[in-house]
Amino acid sequence: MPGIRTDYDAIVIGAGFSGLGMLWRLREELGLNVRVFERGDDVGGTWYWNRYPGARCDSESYIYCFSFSEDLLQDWNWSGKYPEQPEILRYLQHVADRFDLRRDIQFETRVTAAHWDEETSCWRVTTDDGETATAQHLISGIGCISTGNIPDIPGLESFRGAWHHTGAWPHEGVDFTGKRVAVIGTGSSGVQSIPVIAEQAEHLTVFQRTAQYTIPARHGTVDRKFLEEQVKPNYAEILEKARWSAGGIDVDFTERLASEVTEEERRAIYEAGWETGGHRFIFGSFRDITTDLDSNFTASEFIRNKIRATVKDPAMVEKLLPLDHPLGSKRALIDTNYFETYNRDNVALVDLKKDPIVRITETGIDTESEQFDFDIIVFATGFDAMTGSFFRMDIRGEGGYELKDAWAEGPKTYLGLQVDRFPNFFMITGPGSPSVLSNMPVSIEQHIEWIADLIADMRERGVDTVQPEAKAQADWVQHVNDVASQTLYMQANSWYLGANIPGKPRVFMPYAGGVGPYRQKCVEIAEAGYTGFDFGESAEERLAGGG
Ligand code: N01
Repeated sequence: MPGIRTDYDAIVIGAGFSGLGMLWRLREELGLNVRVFERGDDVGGTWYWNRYPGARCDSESYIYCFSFSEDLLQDWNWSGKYPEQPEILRYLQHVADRFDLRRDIQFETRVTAAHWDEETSCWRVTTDDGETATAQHLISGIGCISTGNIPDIPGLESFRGAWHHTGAWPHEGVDFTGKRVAVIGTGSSGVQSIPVIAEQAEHLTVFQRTAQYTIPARHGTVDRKFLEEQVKPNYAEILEKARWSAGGIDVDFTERLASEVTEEERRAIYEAGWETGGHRFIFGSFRDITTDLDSNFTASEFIRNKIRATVKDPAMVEKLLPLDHPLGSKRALIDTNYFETYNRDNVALVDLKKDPIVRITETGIDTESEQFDFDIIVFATGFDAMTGSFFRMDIRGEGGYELKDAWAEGPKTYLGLQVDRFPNFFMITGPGSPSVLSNMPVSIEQHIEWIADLIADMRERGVDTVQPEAKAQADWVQHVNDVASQTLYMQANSWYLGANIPGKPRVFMPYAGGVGPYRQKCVEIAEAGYTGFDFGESAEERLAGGG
Protein backbone atom coordinates (compact mmCIF):
# COMPACT_ATOMS: atom_id res chain seq x y z
CA MET A 1 0.00 0.00 0.00
CA PRO A 2 1.09 3.59 -0.63
CA GLY A 3 2.90 5.19 2.21
CA ILE A 4 0.38 7.90 3.01
CA ARG A 5 -0.34 8.38 6.71
CA THR A 6 -3.79 9.77 7.31
CA ASP A 7 -6.50 9.60 9.95
CA TYR A 8 -8.78 7.80 7.49
CA ASP A 9 -8.54 6.16 4.09
CA ALA A 10 -11.60 8.09 3.01
CA ILE A 11 -13.79 10.88 4.31
CA VAL A 12 -17.34 10.99 3.01
CA ILE A 13 -19.48 14.10 3.34
CA GLY A 14 -23.17 13.45 3.98
CA ALA A 15 -25.19 10.50 5.26
CA GLY A 16 -28.01 10.32 2.77
CA PHE A 17 -28.39 7.60 0.15
CA SER A 18 -24.95 8.49 -1.27
CA GLY A 19 -22.99 8.63 1.96
CA LEU A 20 -24.55 5.50 3.44
CA GLY A 21 -23.99 3.46 0.30
CA MET A 22 -20.43 4.71 -0.11
CA LEU A 23 -19.58 3.96 3.50
CA TRP A 24 -20.97 0.43 3.21
CA ARG A 25 -19.03 -0.31 0.04
CA LEU A 26 -15.70 1.13 1.09
CA ARG A 27 -15.85 -0.46 4.51
CA GLU A 28 -17.39 -3.84 3.73
CA GLU A 29 -15.97 -4.52 0.26
CA LEU A 30 -12.62 -2.73 0.38
CA GLY A 31 -11.98 -2.90 4.12
CA LEU A 32 -11.19 0.83 4.31
CA ASN A 33 -11.20 3.04 7.36
CA VAL A 34 -13.93 5.57 6.57
CA ARG A 35 -15.34 8.60 8.37
CA VAL A 36 -18.65 10.17 7.37
CA PHE A 37 -19.44 13.72 8.46
CA GLU A 38 -23.13 14.61 8.50
CA ARG A 39 -24.58 17.97 9.47
CA GLY A 40 -27.94 16.57 10.60
CA ASP A 41 -28.40 14.60 13.81
CA ASP A 42 -29.44 11.49 11.91
CA VAL A 43 -29.05 9.80 8.55
CA GLY A 44 -31.36 10.55 5.63
CA GLY A 45 -29.98 13.51 3.68
CA THR A 46 -32.74 14.98 1.52
CA TRP A 47 -35.27 12.88 3.38
CA TYR A 48 -34.04 14.13 6.72
CA TRP A 49 -34.48 17.80 5.76
CA ASN A 50 -37.48 17.83 3.42
CA ARG A 51 -40.30 17.04 5.85
CA TYR A 52 -42.87 19.39 4.37
CA PRO A 53 -46.49 18.18 4.14
CA GLY A 54 -47.05 15.89 1.16
CA ALA A 55 -43.32 15.21 0.62
CA ARG A 56 -42.75 12.03 -1.27
CA CYS A 57 -40.65 10.71 -4.07
CA ASP A 58 -42.06 10.33 -7.54
CA SER A 59 -40.13 7.21 -8.44
CA GLU A 60 -42.28 4.20 -7.61
CA SER A 61 -41.28 2.74 -4.29
CA TYR A 62 -40.14 -0.72 -5.43
CA ILE A 63 -37.38 0.87 -7.52
CA TYR A 64 -36.37 3.57 -5.02
CA CYS A 65 -33.92 1.55 -2.98
CA PHE A 66 -30.41 0.20 -2.53
CA SER A 67 -29.60 -2.89 -4.51
CA PHE A 68 -26.42 -4.01 -2.74
CA SER A 69 -28.19 -6.46 -0.45
CA GLU A 70 -30.62 -9.04 -1.81
CA ASP A 71 -31.85 -9.69 1.74
CA LEU A 72 -32.65 -6.01 2.18
CA LEU A 73 -34.53 -5.99 -1.12
CA GLN A 74 -36.55 -9.00 -0.07
CA ASP A 75 -37.22 -7.92 3.52
CA TRP A 76 -38.21 -4.28 3.08
CA ASN A 77 -41.86 -3.61 2.26
CA TRP A 78 -42.97 -0.18 1.14
CA SER A 79 -46.52 0.77 1.97
CA GLY A 80 -47.19 3.38 -0.74
CA LYS A 81 -47.09 3.23 -4.51
CA TYR A 82 -44.76 6.23 -4.21
CA PRO A 83 -42.59 6.29 -1.11
CA GLU A 84 -43.46 9.04 1.36
CA GLN A 85 -40.85 11.05 3.21
CA PRO A 86 -41.34 9.52 6.68
CA GLU A 87 -41.08 6.03 5.23
CA ILE A 88 -37.97 6.79 3.14
CA LEU A 89 -36.37 8.21 6.25
CA ARG A 90 -37.28 5.02 8.17
CA TYR A 91 -35.81 2.97 5.32
CA LEU A 92 -32.49 4.82 5.48
CA GLN A 93 -32.45 4.56 9.28
CA HIS A 94 -33.10 0.85 8.91
CA VAL A 95 -30.19 0.52 6.46
CA ALA A 96 -27.90 2.41 8.84
CA ASP A 97 -28.86 0.12 11.73
CA ARG A 98 -28.96 -3.14 9.81
CA PHE A 99 -25.46 -2.65 8.39
CA ASP A 100 -24.09 -1.02 11.52
CA LEU A 101 -23.16 2.14 9.65
CA ARG A 102 -23.68 4.68 12.44
CA ARG A 103 -20.44 3.82 14.17
CA ASP A 104 -18.52 5.50 11.37
CA ILE A 105 -20.76 8.53 11.05
CA GLN A 106 -20.14 11.71 13.00
CA PHE A 107 -23.46 13.56 13.22
CA GLU A 108 -24.09 17.26 13.79
CA THR A 109 -20.79 17.97 12.11
CA ARG A 110 -20.62 20.24 9.11
CA VAL A 111 -17.61 20.18 6.84
CA THR A 112 -16.49 23.78 6.41
CA ALA A 113 -13.30 23.29 4.41
CA ALA A 114 -11.31 20.66 2.58
CA HIS A 115 -7.81 21.45 1.38
CA TRP A 116 -5.54 19.21 -0.67
CA ASP A 117 -2.17 18.88 0.99
CA GLU A 118 0.44 18.39 -1.71
CA GLU A 119 3.22 17.47 0.69
CA THR A 120 1.39 14.46 2.04
CA SER A 121 -1.01 13.79 -0.87
CA CYS A 122 -4.07 13.84 1.31
CA TRP A 123 -7.17 15.89 2.04
CA ARG A 124 -7.25 17.96 5.21
CA VAL A 125 -10.87 18.37 6.19
CA THR A 126 -12.07 20.95 8.71
CA THR A 127 -15.40 20.74 10.46
CA ASP A 128 -17.52 23.37 12.20
CA ASP A 129 -16.38 22.16 15.61
CA GLY A 130 -12.88 23.32 14.64
CA GLU A 131 -11.47 19.79 14.30
CA THR A 132 -9.43 18.65 11.33
CA ALA A 133 -9.08 15.16 9.91
CA THR A 134 -7.02 13.81 7.04
CA ALA A 135 -7.82 11.21 4.44
CA GLN A 136 -6.39 10.00 1.17
CA HIS A 137 -9.77 10.24 -0.55
CA LEU A 138 -12.54 12.79 -0.17
CA ILE A 139 -15.97 11.81 -1.42
CA SER A 140 -18.92 14.14 -1.63
CA GLY A 141 -22.33 12.70 -0.91
CA ILE A 142 -23.86 16.11 -0.31
CA GLY A 143 -26.66 15.74 -2.83
CA CYS A 144 -27.60 17.92 -5.75
CA ILE A 145 -30.53 19.71 -4.22
CA SER A 146 -29.62 20.49 -0.65
CA THR A 147 -28.89 24.22 -0.31
CA GLY A 148 -32.19 26.06 -0.02
CA ASN A 149 -32.93 29.14 -2.12
CA ILE A 150 -34.64 31.80 -0.05
CA PRO A 151 -35.23 34.70 -2.42
CA ASP A 152 -33.78 38.01 -1.41
CA ILE A 153 -37.11 39.77 -0.85
CA PRO A 154 -36.77 42.98 1.17
CA GLY A 155 -38.34 42.90 4.63
CA LEU A 156 -38.26 39.18 5.48
CA GLU A 157 -36.50 39.92 8.76
CA SER A 158 -39.39 42.18 9.81
CA PHE A 159 -42.09 39.50 9.35
CA ARG A 160 -43.70 38.75 12.73
CA GLY A 161 -45.23 35.45 11.71
CA ALA A 162 -43.39 32.18 11.11
CA TRP A 163 -41.65 31.27 7.88
CA HIS A 164 -40.19 28.01 6.65
CA HIS A 165 -38.36 26.66 3.61
CA THR A 166 -39.60 23.27 2.42
CA GLY A 167 -36.03 21.96 2.43
CA ALA A 168 -35.44 22.76 6.10
CA TRP A 169 -38.79 21.84 7.56
CA PRO A 170 -39.23 21.79 11.38
CA HIS A 171 -39.06 18.26 12.73
CA GLU A 172 -42.06 18.84 14.97
CA GLY A 173 -44.14 19.78 11.92
CA VAL A 174 -46.13 22.97 11.34
CA ASP A 175 -49.74 23.31 12.43
CA PHE A 176 -51.61 25.31 9.80
CA THR A 177 -54.98 25.04 11.56
CA GLY A 178 -56.75 28.40 11.61
CA LYS A 179 -53.79 30.12 9.94
CA ARG A 180 -53.52 32.43 6.94
CA VAL A 181 -50.75 30.89 4.88
CA ALA A 182 -48.65 31.96 1.88
CA VAL A 183 -46.83 29.46 -0.30
CA ILE A 184 -44.28 30.97 -2.68
CA GLY A 185 -43.26 28.62 -5.48
CA THR A 186 -44.94 25.95 -7.56
CA GLY A 187 -42.18 23.43 -8.34
CA SER A 188 -42.20 19.83 -7.08
CA SER A 189 -42.25 20.90 -3.42
CA GLY A 190 -44.97 23.50 -3.92
CA VAL A 191 -47.15 21.23 -6.01
CA GLN A 192 -46.91 18.50 -3.38
CA SER A 193 -47.46 20.69 -0.33
CA ILE A 194 -50.12 23.13 -1.61
CA PRO A 195 -53.05 20.63 -1.64
CA VAL A 196 -52.16 19.35 1.84
CA ILE A 197 -51.70 22.81 3.36
CA ALA A 198 -54.95 24.01 1.76
CA GLU A 199 -56.87 21.29 3.59
CA GLN A 200 -55.62 22.46 6.96
CA ALA A 201 -55.18 26.21 6.68
CA GLU A 202 -57.91 28.74 7.21
CA HIS A 203 -56.77 30.41 4.02
CA LEU A 204 -53.95 29.75 1.54
CA THR A 205 -52.55 32.17 -1.02
CA VAL A 206 -50.23 30.67 -3.62
CA PHE A 207 -47.66 32.96 -5.24
CA GLN A 208 -46.85 31.52 -8.64
CA ARG A 209 -44.05 32.74 -10.90
CA THR A 210 -44.33 30.06 -13.57
CA ALA A 211 -47.49 28.06 -14.28
CA GLN A 212 -46.75 24.33 -14.31
CA TYR A 213 -47.67 21.21 -16.17
CA THR A 214 -48.42 18.48 -13.71
CA ILE A 215 -49.86 15.03 -14.13
CA PRO A 216 -51.93 13.14 -11.55
CA ALA A 217 -49.68 10.74 -9.64
CA ARG A 218 -52.56 8.33 -8.86
CA HIS A 219 -50.85 7.70 -5.58
CA GLY A 220 -52.21 5.00 -3.31
CA THR A 221 -51.14 2.00 -1.34
CA VAL A 222 -48.61 -0.29 -2.90
CA ASP A 223 -49.92 -3.09 -5.10
CA ARG A 224 -48.96 -6.06 -2.89
CA LYS A 225 -49.75 -8.67 -5.53
CA PHE A 226 -47.52 -6.89 -8.07
CA LEU A 227 -44.78 -6.61 -5.45
CA GLU A 228 -44.95 -10.24 -4.31
CA GLU A 229 -45.49 -11.88 -7.68
CA GLN A 230 -43.64 -9.67 -10.11
CA VAL A 231 -41.09 -7.58 -8.27
CA LYS A 232 -39.61 -9.64 -5.44
CA PRO A 233 -38.89 -12.81 -7.44
CA ASN A 234 -37.36 -10.72 -10.24
CA TYR A 235 -35.55 -7.94 -8.40
CA ALA A 236 -32.16 -8.64 -9.96
CA GLU A 237 -33.52 -8.39 -13.52
CA ILE A 238 -35.65 -5.34 -12.70
CA LEU A 239 -32.69 -3.47 -11.27
CA GLU A 240 -30.41 -4.51 -14.10
CA LYS A 241 -32.93 -3.14 -16.58
CA ALA A 242 -33.13 0.11 -14.62
CA ARG A 243 -29.33 0.44 -14.64
CA TRP A 244 -29.20 0.43 -18.43
CA SER A 245 -32.33 2.48 -19.03
CA ALA A 246 -32.61 6.16 -19.91
CA GLY A 247 -33.96 7.29 -16.55
CA GLY A 248 -32.96 4.62 -14.05
CA ILE A 249 -36.32 2.92 -14.03
CA ASP A 250 -37.35 -0.48 -15.34
CA VAL A 251 -40.05 0.59 -17.77
CA ASP A 252 -39.94 0.50 -21.51
CA PHE A 253 -40.22 3.82 -23.26
CA THR A 254 -42.61 3.72 -26.14
CA GLU A 255 -41.23 3.96 -29.67
CA ARG A 256 -44.50 5.44 -31.00
CA LEU A 257 -44.43 8.94 -32.48
CA ALA A 258 -47.17 11.49 -31.87
CA SER A 259 -47.19 12.39 -35.56
CA GLU A 260 -47.85 8.78 -36.59
CA VAL A 261 -51.39 8.55 -35.21
CA THR A 262 -54.66 10.35 -35.83
CA GLU A 263 -55.78 13.09 -33.48
CA GLU A 264 -58.44 10.80 -32.07
CA GLU A 265 -55.94 8.02 -31.37
CA ARG A 266 -53.56 10.53 -29.83
CA ARG A 267 -56.23 11.82 -27.49
CA ALA A 268 -57.13 8.27 -26.46
CA ILE A 269 -53.48 7.51 -25.71
CA TYR A 270 -53.10 10.67 -23.64
CA GLU A 271 -56.36 9.90 -21.80
CA ALA A 272 -55.08 6.44 -20.95
CA GLY A 273 -51.76 7.92 -19.76
CA TRP A 274 -53.58 10.49 -17.66
CA GLU A 275 -55.64 7.72 -16.02
CA THR A 276 -52.54 5.60 -15.35
CA GLY A 277 -50.86 8.71 -13.99
CA GLY A 278 -47.28 9.55 -13.06
CA HIS A 279 -44.38 9.99 -15.44
CA ARG A 280 -45.73 7.15 -17.59
CA PHE A 281 -47.97 9.81 -19.13
CA ILE A 282 -44.87 11.13 -20.89
CA PHE A 283 -42.71 8.10 -21.64
CA GLY A 284 -45.62 5.72 -22.22
CA SER A 285 -47.42 7.86 -24.78
CA PHE A 286 -45.01 9.07 -27.50
CA ARG A 287 -41.25 8.98 -27.89
CA ASP A 288 -41.00 12.41 -29.52
CA ILE A 289 -42.82 14.42 -26.85
CA THR A 290 -39.50 15.38 -25.32
CA THR A 291 -37.66 16.05 -28.57
CA ASP A 292 -40.08 17.49 -31.11
CA LEU A 293 -41.88 20.75 -30.41
CA ASP A 294 -44.96 19.91 -32.49
CA SER A 295 -45.41 16.58 -30.73
CA ASN A 296 -44.72 18.25 -27.43
CA PHE A 297 -47.46 20.77 -28.18
CA THR A 298 -50.06 18.00 -28.51
CA ALA A 299 -49.23 16.76 -24.99
CA SER A 300 -48.97 20.28 -23.55
CA GLU A 301 -52.32 21.21 -25.02
CA PHE A 302 -53.88 18.03 -23.64
CA ILE A 303 -52.76 19.06 -20.16
CA ARG A 304 -53.96 22.63 -20.64
CA ASN A 305 -57.37 21.21 -21.58
CA LYS A 306 -57.35 19.14 -18.40
CA ILE A 307 -56.67 22.33 -16.43
CA ARG A 308 -59.54 24.08 -18.24
CA ALA A 309 -61.82 21.15 -17.45
CA THR A 310 -60.77 20.82 -13.81
CA VAL A 311 -60.59 24.39 -12.54
CA LYS A 312 -63.96 26.11 -12.37
CA ASP A 313 -63.04 29.79 -12.17
CA PRO A 314 -61.97 31.05 -15.65
CA ALA A 315 -59.74 33.74 -14.11
CA MET A 316 -57.94 31.06 -12.12
CA VAL A 317 -57.61 28.89 -15.26
CA GLU A 318 -55.91 31.76 -17.11
CA LYS A 319 -53.28 32.03 -14.39
CA LEU A 320 -52.70 28.28 -14.20
CA LEU A 321 -52.21 27.61 -17.92
CA PRO A 322 -48.53 26.94 -18.70
CA LEU A 323 -47.87 28.72 -21.97
CA ASP A 324 -44.28 29.92 -21.83
CA HIS A 325 -42.34 26.64 -21.94
CA PRO A 326 -42.78 23.16 -23.42
CA LEU A 327 -43.82 20.18 -21.29
CA GLY A 328 -40.75 18.51 -19.79
CA SER A 329 -38.41 21.47 -20.30
CA LYS A 330 -38.61 22.05 -16.55
CA ARG A 331 -38.63 19.11 -14.10
CA ALA A 332 -41.74 17.05 -14.91
CA LEU A 333 -44.21 17.12 -12.03
CA ILE A 334 -46.78 14.69 -10.75
CA ASP A 335 -49.37 15.61 -8.16
CA THR A 336 -52.31 14.68 -6.02
CA ASN A 337 -55.26 17.08 -6.35
CA TYR A 338 -53.12 20.02 -7.39
CA PHE A 339 -55.44 21.71 -9.89
CA GLU A 340 -58.52 20.62 -7.89
CA THR A 341 -57.17 22.61 -4.95
CA TYR A 342 -57.81 25.84 -6.84
CA ASN A 343 -61.56 25.11 -6.67
CA ARG A 344 -61.51 25.48 -2.89
CA ASP A 345 -63.04 28.60 -1.35
CA ASN A 346 -60.03 29.08 0.92
CA VAL A 347 -57.42 29.18 -1.86
CA ALA A 348 -56.25 32.21 -3.84
CA LEU A 349 -53.58 32.46 -6.54
CA VAL A 350 -51.33 35.40 -7.33
CA ASP A 351 -49.64 35.48 -10.74
CA LEU A 352 -46.25 37.01 -9.96
CA LYS A 353 -45.52 37.68 -13.61
CA LYS A 354 -48.39 40.19 -13.58
CA ASP A 355 -48.22 41.28 -9.95
CA PRO A 356 -44.72 40.77 -8.50
CA ILE A 357 -43.84 40.73 -4.83
CA VAL A 358 -42.45 44.06 -3.74
CA ARG A 359 -41.66 43.40 -0.09
CA ILE A 360 -42.39 41.31 2.95
CA THR A 361 -43.87 43.35 5.78
CA GLU A 362 -44.37 42.78 9.49
CA THR A 363 -47.77 41.28 8.74
CA GLY A 364 -47.48 39.70 5.33
CA ILE A 365 -46.57 40.27 1.70
CA ASP A 366 -47.05 43.32 -0.52
CA THR A 367 -47.28 42.83 -4.23
CA GLU A 368 -47.37 45.72 -6.65
CA SER A 369 -51.14 45.92 -6.45
CA GLU A 370 -52.18 44.27 -3.16
CA GLN A 371 -51.38 43.83 0.52
CA PHE A 372 -51.76 40.39 2.08
CA ASP A 373 -51.71 39.42 5.76
CA PHE A 374 -50.28 36.05 6.76
CA ASP A 375 -49.46 34.05 9.85
CA ILE A 376 -47.08 31.68 8.03
CA ILE A 377 -45.02 32.01 4.85
CA VAL A 378 -43.77 28.83 3.17
CA PHE A 379 -40.88 29.18 0.77
CA ALA A 380 -41.19 26.38 -1.79
CA THR A 381 -38.62 28.29 -3.78
CA GLY A 382 -36.21 25.49 -4.49
CA PHE A 383 -32.48 25.18 -4.22
CA ASP A 384 -29.15 26.52 -5.36
CA ALA A 385 -28.86 23.17 -7.06
CA MET A 386 -25.82 21.11 -8.01
CA THR A 387 -23.16 23.68 -7.10
CA GLY A 388 -24.56 25.61 -4.10
CA SER A 389 -23.69 22.97 -1.52
CA PHE A 390 -20.11 22.69 -2.79
CA PHE A 391 -19.66 26.44 -2.53
CA ARG A 392 -20.75 26.44 1.11
CA MET A 393 -17.48 24.65 1.78
CA ASP A 394 -14.01 26.05 1.16
CA ILE A 395 -12.70 23.35 -1.19
CA ARG A 396 -9.17 23.83 -2.51
CA GLY A 397 -7.20 21.54 -4.76
CA GLU A 398 -3.63 21.66 -6.04
CA GLY A 399 -1.82 24.92 -5.37
CA GLY A 400 -4.74 26.17 -3.27
CA TYR A 401 -6.94 26.33 -6.41
CA GLU A 402 -10.50 27.02 -5.21
CA LEU A 403 -13.43 25.01 -6.50
CA LYS A 404 -15.37 28.29 -6.66
CA ASP A 405 -12.83 29.57 -9.18
CA ALA A 406 -12.67 26.31 -11.11
CA TRP A 407 -16.46 26.52 -11.50
CA ALA A 408 -16.80 30.28 -11.90
CA GLU A 409 -18.30 29.86 -15.39
CA GLY A 410 -20.40 26.88 -14.34
CA PRO A 411 -19.40 23.44 -13.06
CA LYS A 412 -16.67 21.62 -14.98
CA THR A 413 -16.13 17.94 -14.28
CA TYR A 414 -15.07 14.75 -15.94
CA LEU A 415 -18.09 12.40 -15.97
CA GLY A 416 -19.53 14.34 -13.04
CA LEU A 417 -17.13 12.29 -10.92
CA GLN A 418 -13.93 14.29 -10.61
CA VAL A 419 -12.50 17.76 -11.20
CA ASP A 420 -9.13 18.58 -12.78
CA ARG A 421 -6.61 19.78 -10.15
CA PHE A 422 -8.62 18.23 -7.31
CA PRO A 423 -6.87 14.87 -6.88
CA ASN A 424 -8.69 12.06 -5.07
CA PHE A 425 -11.83 14.18 -4.78
CA PHE A 426 -14.91 12.32 -5.97
CA MET A 427 -18.49 13.43 -6.33
CA ILE A 428 -21.49 11.16 -6.13
CA THR A 429 -24.12 12.58 -8.51
CA GLY A 430 -21.95 15.58 -9.34
CA PRO A 431 -22.76 18.08 -12.09
CA GLY A 432 -22.12 16.53 -15.47
CA SER A 433 -23.69 13.21 -14.47
CA PRO A 434 -27.29 12.13 -15.18
CA SER A 435 -28.22 12.10 -11.45
CA VAL A 436 -31.09 14.58 -11.20
CA LEU A 437 -32.55 13.45 -14.51
CA SER A 438 -32.93 9.93 -13.19
CA ASN A 439 -34.20 7.70 -10.43
CA MET A 440 -31.55 8.76 -7.95
CA PRO A 441 -30.64 5.54 -6.09
CA VAL A 442 -29.74 3.85 -9.38
CA SER A 443 -27.44 6.74 -10.37
CA ILE A 444 -26.03 6.98 -6.86
CA GLU A 445 -25.14 3.29 -6.72
CA GLN A 446 -23.49 3.44 -10.13
CA HIS A 447 -21.21 6.21 -8.88
CA ILE A 448 -20.53 4.44 -5.61
CA GLU A 449 -19.51 1.24 -7.39
CA TRP A 450 -17.41 3.07 -9.96
CA ILE A 451 -15.57 5.15 -7.37
CA ALA A 452 -14.97 2.11 -5.17
CA ASP A 453 -13.64 0.12 -8.13
CA LEU A 454 -11.26 2.93 -9.03
CA ILE A 455 -9.98 3.20 -5.46
CA ALA A 456 -9.53 -0.59 -5.34
CA ASP A 457 -7.61 -0.44 -8.61
CA MET A 458 -5.35 2.31 -7.27
CA ARG A 459 -4.62 0.33 -4.15
CA GLU A 460 -3.83 -2.76 -6.13
CA ARG A 461 -1.39 -0.84 -8.29
CA GLY A 462 0.05 1.12 -5.37
CA VAL A 463 -0.98 4.45 -6.89
CA ASP A 464 -1.62 7.37 -4.57
CA THR A 465 -3.55 9.91 -6.60
CA VAL A 466 -5.97 10.28 -9.47
CA GLN A 467 -7.51 13.26 -11.19
CA PRO A 468 -8.91 13.97 -14.64
CA GLU A 469 -6.75 15.19 -17.48
CA ALA A 470 -7.65 18.76 -18.44
CA LYS A 471 -8.50 17.74 -22.00
CA ALA A 472 -10.71 14.83 -20.98
CA GLN A 473 -12.61 17.17 -18.68
CA ALA A 474 -12.97 19.88 -21.34
CA ASP A 475 -14.24 17.28 -23.83
CA TRP A 476 -16.78 15.98 -21.32
CA VAL A 477 -18.04 19.48 -20.54
CA GLN A 478 -18.45 20.05 -24.28
CA HIS A 479 -20.28 16.75 -24.67
CA VAL A 480 -22.65 17.59 -21.80
CA ASN A 481 -23.45 20.90 -23.51
CA ASP A 482 -23.85 19.32 -26.94
CA VAL A 483 -26.29 16.73 -25.63
CA ALA A 484 -28.28 19.34 -23.70
CA SER A 485 -28.53 21.58 -26.75
CA GLN A 486 -30.42 18.82 -28.56
CA THR A 487 -33.11 18.66 -25.87
CA LEU A 488 -36.05 20.83 -24.92
CA TYR A 489 -34.42 21.54 -21.55
CA MET A 490 -32.83 24.66 -23.00
CA GLN A 491 -36.25 26.19 -23.60
CA ALA A 492 -37.21 26.98 -20.04
CA ASN A 493 -35.78 28.85 -17.11
CA SER A 494 -35.06 26.02 -14.73
CA TRP A 495 -32.73 25.15 -11.91
CA TYR A 496 -31.07 22.66 -14.28
CA LEU A 497 -29.64 25.79 -15.91
CA GLY A 498 -29.12 27.69 -12.66
CA ALA A 499 -31.75 30.15 -13.88
CA ASN A 500 -33.49 30.27 -10.49
CA ILE A 501 -30.50 31.86 -8.77
CA PRO A 502 -29.79 35.48 -9.71
CA GLY A 503 -26.25 35.84 -11.08
CA LYS A 504 -25.60 32.11 -11.45
CA PRO A 505 -23.98 31.21 -14.80
CA ARG A 506 -26.57 29.84 -17.20
CA VAL A 507 -25.15 26.40 -17.90
CA PHE A 508 -27.05 23.13 -18.20
CA MET A 509 -25.60 21.17 -15.30
CA PRO A 510 -26.77 17.54 -15.50
CA TYR A 511 -25.92 15.07 -18.27
CA ALA A 512 -28.96 14.51 -20.46
CA GLY A 513 -27.57 11.54 -22.40
CA GLY A 514 -29.36 8.97 -20.22
CA VAL A 515 -28.37 6.67 -17.38
CA GLY A 516 -27.62 3.60 -19.53
CA PRO A 517 -25.44 5.35 -22.14
CA TYR A 518 -23.62 7.17 -19.34
CA ARG A 519 -22.99 3.89 -17.52
CA GLN A 520 -21.67 2.42 -20.75
CA LYS A 521 -19.17 5.28 -21.09
CA CYS A 522 -18.04 4.83 -17.50
CA VAL A 523 -17.57 1.09 -18.02
CA GLU A 524 -15.61 1.59 -21.24
CA ILE A 525 -13.37 4.19 -19.63
CA ALA A 526 -12.61 1.90 -16.69
CA GLU A 527 -12.03 -1.14 -18.90
CA ALA A 528 -9.57 0.81 -21.02
CA GLY A 529 -7.50 1.55 -17.93
CA TYR A 530 -9.33 4.73 -16.90
CA THR A 531 -8.92 6.79 -20.05
CA GLY A 532 -8.76 10.51 -19.35
CA PHE A 533 -7.61 10.06 -15.78
CA ASP A 534 -4.14 11.00 -14.67
CA PHE A 535 -2.63 8.80 -11.99
CA GLY A 536 0.19 9.88 -9.75
CA GLU A 537 3.32 7.78 -9.53
CA SER A 538 3.04 4.36 -7.98
CA ALA A 539 5.16 3.55 -4.94
CA GLU A 540 7.30 1.36 -7.21
CA GLU A 541 7.84 4.19 -9.68
CA ARG A 542 8.77 6.54 -6.88
CA LEU A 543 11.29 4.07 -5.55
CA ALA A 544 12.73 3.53 -9.01
CA GLY A 545 13.03 7.31 -9.38
CA GLY A 546 14.67 7.53 -5.99
CA GLY A 547 11.70 9.55 -4.63
O1 N01 B 1 -37.88 23.72 -6.34
P1 N01 B 1 -38.06 24.25 -7.84
P2 N01 B 1 -38.58 22.48 -5.64
N1 N01 B 1 -40.02 34.49 -6.45
O2 N01 B 1 -36.85 25.04 -8.13
C1 N01 B 1 -40.32 29.55 -7.62
C2 N01 B 1 -36.59 17.66 -6.42
N2 N01 B 1 -37.80 17.33 -5.70
O3 N01 B 1 -38.16 22.45 -4.22
O4 N01 B 1 -40.39 28.18 -11.98
C3 N01 B 1 -41.07 33.71 -6.73
O5 N01 B 1 -38.46 23.17 -8.74
C4 N01 B 1 -39.98 28.91 -8.93
O6 N01 B 1 -40.50 29.67 -9.99
P3 N01 B 1 -39.87 29.50 -11.48
C5 N01 B 1 -36.88 17.75 -7.90
O7 N01 B 1 -35.76 17.38 -8.64
C6 N01 B 1 -38.36 16.14 -6.00
O8 N01 B 1 -40.03 22.48 -5.89
O9 N01 B 1 -38.38 29.48 -11.28
N3 N01 B 1 -41.01 32.42 -7.02
C7 N01 B 1 -40.65 27.55 -8.75
O10 N01 B 1 -42.01 27.63 -8.97
C8 N01 B 1 -37.21 19.19 -8.05
O11 N01 B 1 -37.14 19.67 -9.37
C9 N01 B 1 -39.54 15.80 -5.42
O12 N01 B 1 -40.37 30.67 -12.21
C10 N01 B 1 -39.81 31.87 -7.02
C11 N01 B 1 -40.40 27.27 -7.28
O13 N01 B 1 -40.20 28.52 -6.65
C12 N01 B 1 -36.21 19.82 -7.13
O14 N01 B 1 -36.15 18.95 -6.02
C13 N01 B 1 -40.15 16.65 -4.51
C14 N01 B 1 -38.65 32.59 -6.73
C15 N01 B 1 -39.17 26.43 -7.07
O15 N01 B 1 -39.30 25.21 -7.71
C16 N01 B 1 -36.56 21.20 -6.64
O16 N01 B 1 -37.96 21.25 -6.37
C17 N01 B 1 -39.55 17.85 -4.22
C18 N01 B 1 -38.80 33.96 -6.45
N4 N01 B 1 -37.74 34.74 -6.21
C19 N01 B 1 -38.37 18.18 -4.83
N5 N01 B 1 -37.59 31.76 -6.79
C20 N01 B 1 -40.16 14.52 -5.82
O17 N01 B 1 -39.52 13.53 -6.10
C21 N01 B 1 -38.08 30.55 -7.12
N6 N01 B 1 -39.41 30.62 -7.26
C22 N01 B 1 -41.55 14.52 -6.02
